[in-house]
Amino acid sequence: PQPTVRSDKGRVTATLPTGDSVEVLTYGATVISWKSGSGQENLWVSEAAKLDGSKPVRGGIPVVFPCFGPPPKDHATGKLPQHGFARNSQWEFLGKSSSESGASSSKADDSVTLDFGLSTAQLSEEAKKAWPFDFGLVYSVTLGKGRLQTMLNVRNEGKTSFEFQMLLHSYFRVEDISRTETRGLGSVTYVDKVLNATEHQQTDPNVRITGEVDRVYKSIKIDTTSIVEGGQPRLDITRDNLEDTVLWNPWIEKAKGMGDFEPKDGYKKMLCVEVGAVEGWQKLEPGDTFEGGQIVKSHV
Ligand code: TA6
Repeated sequence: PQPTVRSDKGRVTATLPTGDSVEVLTYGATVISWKSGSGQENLWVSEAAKLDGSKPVRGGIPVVFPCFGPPPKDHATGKLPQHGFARNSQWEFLGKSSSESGASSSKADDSVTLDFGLSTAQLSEEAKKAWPFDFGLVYSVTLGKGRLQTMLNVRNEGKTSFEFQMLLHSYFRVEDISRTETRGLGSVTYVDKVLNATEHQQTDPNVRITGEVDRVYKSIKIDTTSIVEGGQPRLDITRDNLEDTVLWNPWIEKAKGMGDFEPKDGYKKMLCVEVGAVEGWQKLEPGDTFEGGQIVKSHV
């Protein structure tokens, strides 16, 4: 049997013969569900998340481009909203490509790739005015057995170079944050946005979340960051051509402060591990492309 793909009213879903499934909104090309063959949901989406395009989705995997966080006022992205325009633009579903695995296409490790496109022509007038550069994005979402790969390809279609940041703002689901550890960040330098953006070094190889955490780990040597629950491996997040990873949990007060964050104690069931290129800027010359993304493996 082959993977099945359905596209209807701005939602694209793919299911493998193994039961693994993924659901993507063309709004923001936001992955809002990724289930392993066991039926286990691996992403967290707020019960109050807007899925109608009225605001970026609170959960799943929002695509952050061309700037991460509030853009510097003196930068070309300075007039864009926090985290840029990609996550709140209407992308186009470009279709699927099934990578036949080897000779026999019936092998259970068949995967399916869903491609989404966003270019200057599809931007709102205000976004075009705020960031007047010709670009093309192709976001490829590949569903495999126990695996989700999401890659962003950025192309400079214009005549002048531009600078950008990119990040995949993944909200991963955990059973209980108090039994969760994040590994692979040992001795990495990070900027702690809860401590006035001061720079620190990660001493403990296992990061536990016991309060609000908002850290930008930079130039990480080990390419995989793992979420471990109750001592058991849960999710392995491997960066592809990206060097930074943001760790974020809003905890009690910040969860209370977000109108679209429900239930309010949902911070106990989620952890953002966000791979990106957010330290400084990537410069892209006319005609050049940049590609970066993540391969996430689920152990459940
Ligand atoms: O990725 C962490 C972060 O930059 C936090 O500082 C917080 O602002 C979070 O993103 C959510 O941002 P949003 O614009 O989606 O509310």
